[in-house]
Amino acid sequence: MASKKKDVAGPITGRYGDEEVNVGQGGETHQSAGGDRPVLTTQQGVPVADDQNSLRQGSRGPTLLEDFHFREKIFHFDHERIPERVVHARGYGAHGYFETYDSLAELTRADLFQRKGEKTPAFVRFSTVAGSKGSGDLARDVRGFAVKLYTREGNWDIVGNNIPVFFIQDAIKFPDFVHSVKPAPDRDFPQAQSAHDNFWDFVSLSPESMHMILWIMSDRAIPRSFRFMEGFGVHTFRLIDAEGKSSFVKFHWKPKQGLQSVVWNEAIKINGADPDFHRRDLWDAIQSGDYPEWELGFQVFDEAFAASFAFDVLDPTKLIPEEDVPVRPVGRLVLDRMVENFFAETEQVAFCTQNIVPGIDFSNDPLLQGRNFSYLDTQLKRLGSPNFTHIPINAPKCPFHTLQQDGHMAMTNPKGRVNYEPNSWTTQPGPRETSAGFQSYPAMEEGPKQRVRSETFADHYSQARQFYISQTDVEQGHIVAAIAFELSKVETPAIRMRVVSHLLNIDQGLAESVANAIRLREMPQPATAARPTRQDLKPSTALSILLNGPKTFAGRKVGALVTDGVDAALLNALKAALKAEGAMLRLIAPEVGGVEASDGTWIGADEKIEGGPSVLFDAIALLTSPEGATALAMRPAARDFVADAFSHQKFIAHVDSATPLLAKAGVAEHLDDGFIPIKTAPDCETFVTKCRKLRIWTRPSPDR
Ligand code: HDE
Repeated sequence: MASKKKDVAGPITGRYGDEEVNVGQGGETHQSAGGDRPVLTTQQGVPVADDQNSLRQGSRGPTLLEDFHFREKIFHFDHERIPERVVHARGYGAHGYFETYDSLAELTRADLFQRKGEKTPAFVRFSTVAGSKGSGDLARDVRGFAVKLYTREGNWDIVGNNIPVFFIQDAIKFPDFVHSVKPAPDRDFPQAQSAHDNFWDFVSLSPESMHMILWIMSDRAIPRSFRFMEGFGVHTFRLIDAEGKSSFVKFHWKPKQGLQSVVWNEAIKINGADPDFHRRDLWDAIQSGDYPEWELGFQVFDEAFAASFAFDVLDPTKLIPEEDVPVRPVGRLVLDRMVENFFAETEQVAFCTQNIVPGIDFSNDPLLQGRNFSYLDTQLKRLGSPNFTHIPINAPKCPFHTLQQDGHMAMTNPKGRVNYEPNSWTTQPGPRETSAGFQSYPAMEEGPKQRVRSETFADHYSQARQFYISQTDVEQGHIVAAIAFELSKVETPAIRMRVVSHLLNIDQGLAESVANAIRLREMPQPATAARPTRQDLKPSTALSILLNGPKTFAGRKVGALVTDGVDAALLNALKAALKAEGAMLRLIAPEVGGVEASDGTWIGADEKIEGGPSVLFDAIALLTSPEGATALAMRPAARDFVADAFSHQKFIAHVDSATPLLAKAGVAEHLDDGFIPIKTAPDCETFVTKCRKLRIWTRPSPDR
């Protein structure tokens, strides 16, 4: 039977037989409208009197088909899911704006680059590639870095990654590559991982992937968060000026926060402790007003440079070192607003590489050309209608007039009588084409129709080597450890062997280190190479993360372990020092309710020790009382808190009385420069200053 009238904020009353009971909190009825809350209605706008009980015959009889509210609600629920993206299914988006530094009219007629200070609304979606929508954020994977710029001359999508090269050279190999990395079709595992036979089988049979393999085995593939990674357009594009002159360009996004990654052992543990670690990080930063920023940079070059460069600029497995063509900053991207609804915005956003604006054009990169087909096709499948552009997140923010009409969910059909062109109706409002519209660059193309890979794409190892020799020792160690980890999950010895045969073409030391780390009993012959590896390419500083780390600890997080009796003055000093740096402090206590400080004040905690492991923080502080430290030393989570921070090479501030905990965690014998005793406010400042280095890399690592 129907429920009774409901109060605005009061309980909803329902009827169980003859008895009237409370069944939960709820909104108001149509009759009681007038408070702040709107009336619950059906999709047709009919006010709903009872949303707690379906319509049935008697109190225990069958549900009636007539119940249109029930049927509409369940029908809609049944259709809530749309196909997840085949790749990049797990993503997280935010709004912001792009601000142009100076007019770039000399390079491009793109409207957003004409005026200094021009602000263009932007939406960005970061993602992992291989995992499903519900997979963990810390998978070893490429990160998508897709930017939609709502310019005054239409939407421009830069659908990039956090790695400047890709696995394959021709789009026709994309389904094979993706199949190989995704769960195997028979067993449907492993999820969100490349550490398995199929992936390494495919890449070791595709030498073109070797450059990307080194990137993906580097710390680039386990970023600390989206805020601390670079973005790249990957392909060469064109800039076209008002006279139609073309220059080539590569796009770079450089994080103002600096680059930072985690270590692998930490990544695995973060996935368990907080699979939403990257989402939460972006959410927390933006919600607290700490807006992340990236600088857009152009690497601009001409045909002459392209002709003289050692590699083909159309080959997406190659980059152009910044030492050869410097990156020119042209503007900044600021993310300052989270979505209001994840599905409506982040899930339904439809990036398409073919969304370019006058002043930008494609190059013949065969991967880019293939993508231009794929993205539109994929959006039709995902969103179910060619009218996906009508969804607010996808619609341009400039005026638009097309003569396209109808289809599922059409919302912007042409007005008036005319829906074709040319037409002679002068009284009708239909749109007309303009010579100022998008014009493709009239590139001269000739040659036979054929299925060939250009000879200029044939060198698969030289830039892989250049990447490797550009890394610091620590980073090289991480690459070795990552490959050894992955190959240890590969069950087929022949595949492991084949991988090492490629590594031999990249760097002898790398190959030997990996061979040792997987205990390969016999070294294979180097793989047959289409081109010998160049030994003359110079290391490029821009390719290392550690050589481009931040100069500040701003935007990072310290986890402080506190117990009853915590020194309140010291805690406040630490808080102040972190605040001055622009960093955050989270308190972890034996119980989430909090602790009583030395001065009798009650301090609430953010986490209980079992729920706040140190992998969630960039550095830790142990502010325990003597009794607190002794008690915590008995709790495995507290011991792990310290032991993990130690082995993940983090800075550890500690009071004297934390010694029992340090001892039980097994680190008391190993106090190095990364341990900062704190007694006074200046000690806290010293700690924060040290933290700017992020890690103490001289400490032995679990990943090496
Ligand atoms: Fe994608 N890619 N891709 N990709 N890609 C998709 O489009 C595809 C490639 C990238 O946050 C799909 O809307 C092909 C390179 C990002 O919504 C799909 C090829 C780069 C995103 C697709 C590539 C990317 C996608 C799946 C080889 C870096 C997520 C869902 C020719 C430059 C965008 C979708 C978002 C998504 C196809 C290679 C970046 C299937 C065929 C190279 C960031 O259309």
